[in-house]
Amino acid sequence: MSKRYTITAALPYTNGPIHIGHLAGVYVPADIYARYLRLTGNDVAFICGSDEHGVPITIKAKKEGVTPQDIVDKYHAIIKKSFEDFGVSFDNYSRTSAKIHHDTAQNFFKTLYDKGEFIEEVTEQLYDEKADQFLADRFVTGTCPKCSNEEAYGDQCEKCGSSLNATDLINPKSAITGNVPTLKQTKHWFLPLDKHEAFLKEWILKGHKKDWKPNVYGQVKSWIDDGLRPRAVTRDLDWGIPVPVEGAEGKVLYVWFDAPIGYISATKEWAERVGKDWEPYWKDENTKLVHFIGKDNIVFHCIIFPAMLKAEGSYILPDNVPANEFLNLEGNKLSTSKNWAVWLPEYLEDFPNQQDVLRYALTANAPETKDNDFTWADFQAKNNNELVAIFGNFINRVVVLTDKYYNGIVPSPSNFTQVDEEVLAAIKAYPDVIASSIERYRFREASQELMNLARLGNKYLADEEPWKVIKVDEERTKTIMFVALQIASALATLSEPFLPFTSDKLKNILSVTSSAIEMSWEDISTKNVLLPTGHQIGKAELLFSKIEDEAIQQQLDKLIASKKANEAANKTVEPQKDTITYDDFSKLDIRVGTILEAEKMPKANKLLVLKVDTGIDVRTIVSGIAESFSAEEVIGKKVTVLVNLAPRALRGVESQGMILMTENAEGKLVFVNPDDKSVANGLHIS
Ligand code: B3M
Ligand code: ZN
Repeated sequence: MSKRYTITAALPYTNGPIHIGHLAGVYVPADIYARYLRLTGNDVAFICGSDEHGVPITIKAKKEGVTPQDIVDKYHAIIKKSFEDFGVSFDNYSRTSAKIHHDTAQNFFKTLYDKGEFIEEVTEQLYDEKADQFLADRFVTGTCPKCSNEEAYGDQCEKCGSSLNATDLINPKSAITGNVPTLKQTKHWFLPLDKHEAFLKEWILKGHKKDWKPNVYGQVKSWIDDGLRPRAVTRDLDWGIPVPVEGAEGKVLYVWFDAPIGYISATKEWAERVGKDWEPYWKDENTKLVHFIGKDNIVFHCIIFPAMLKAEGSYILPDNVPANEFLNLEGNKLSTSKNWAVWLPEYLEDFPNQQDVLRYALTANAPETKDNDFTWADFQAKNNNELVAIFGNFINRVVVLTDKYYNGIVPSPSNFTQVDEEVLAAIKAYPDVIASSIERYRFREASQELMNLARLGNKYLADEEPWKVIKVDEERTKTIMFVALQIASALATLSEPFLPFTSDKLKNILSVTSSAIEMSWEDISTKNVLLPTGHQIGKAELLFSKIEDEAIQQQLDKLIASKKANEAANKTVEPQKDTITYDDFSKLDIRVGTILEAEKMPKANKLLVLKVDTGIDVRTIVSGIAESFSAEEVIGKKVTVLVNLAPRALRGVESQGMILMTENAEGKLVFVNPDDKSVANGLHIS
């Protein structure tokens, strides 16, 4: 029986591209869920959009010397396109700078204001005298009073997920000037969460929320048990949605007040576009509302937004919030600021038409119950050992053999053996097996059940060996190929939520794109024949291609290089050493020299043994540059040499002087040459 679902995916901040952490945590699971629900005949509104207000945007704009609008316009377009290219099937991807959202958020605020749901209060807030502005959210960092994380923000601690008031921070520091903030009086409107404590306890703790994931239920329970406090829902900022009441000049809605309302405004925008009424998707008790988010957004989606909806009074509440944990990358935390990430636009460029490989790798290793690690080696293994060797190999064999034996026409089976019957029965069971995992938000498990169906096909063919049986028993071979083709048809339908691009390709190969023969999810378990005798399938084409080691090494090299470039770009210039006299300087005898010979120092990764013509003499100098240069590369190079450094023995070789070096943006050593643009000012010459 068809149901109505409103599925929301966290609105990404438009201060950078989407990366694999966002995809694994939020967007791939949400898309699997939405596609599955559509496939099983439900009425789905799958909603998302760009989160364009908030301090991260203004910080990025200041850093790039442009306006916040420039930033959001740039990244909204990049994010929207990358989602489309990756096959995330939103019904609407909107943006919170859109007028429909400003109107919706202001009306929502005004409704609560007129109902007296806010506390209006003048309080002391953190203020940066030097920057002449109040410090809220990411404009201030400090130590979290809950978990002692020293990089907590003014509104939230990403480590323990706590929602904070900036004045809660221990040792706060302005993220603008580094100054210690002062306190200054200012008026704000507060949502009294404490007033909603009883409702939240009833709704979540006593209510039917036992089917919420333990990591979500546990976090929410601990906040409620700790006691809820009023939260400011307005800010002294110039970028955001103006507060629509008297006496609020210069104030905007707190981004976490306006952003969740973005789900509602995006639904309105979509409904207007497709000629539907938006209200049932947000106000009909029979609608199932599900929020897909990362774990750092739990408090906003399970406590603050439900309290807002409850206070407004006409909205439904989320049925589930299946928040995922975090994804790490090659053993380190994903970091936008450190550029330690795999960015979706870059992935799409480096691996054209391989969206499903990343979808599958991220789903099969999704951080559903604990933080997990993405490695390029695992990505390669998931592709080569599963998608290519199992799924792709099975399909290719079925299609090639059907084409070879029967010109691509589905043969007529004769008597089914017990094994055939068991396989045909197993096919019928898979829709419910996969559905059961998806409906419990266990997408990893569901993806493995899908792969098990491909394994079943692979094993069936390997056991039945039609390529041998064809020589002795034509009828038996027809039956084997008929059964194998039924498995292929089931895979075409059941893979669509996980591997939408592959599903499309496979439907074209099997020529099942017409409604007459395209199987619905339910058909797989109810129909005895999915691909009928006499049906003409198409030609074979590879669904997946092997990913070679070189392609993986390129990604690893790129990661290391971008990390080094980031470190160099953010390298703090060490303070100047103590002043010396001219006499001190004149003791240094620095000459220009030429490297005449060079060879690696045996068993020493970093050392080259050089013969250097200093103009005075030709001498041996041992230099630690072997990780940046090969011996051949440096022969003939002009270098700067400190010639009167006391000789010293290095690994048994006496070194008589020093070649002066510095390093470039990639952290590679370079010879001192002021014209080299890649060398940043302030780096030591040593
Ligand atoms: N923009 C995502 C984040 O915290 C945040 C989600 C809003 S969903 C209403 O990175
Ligand atoms: Zn904390």
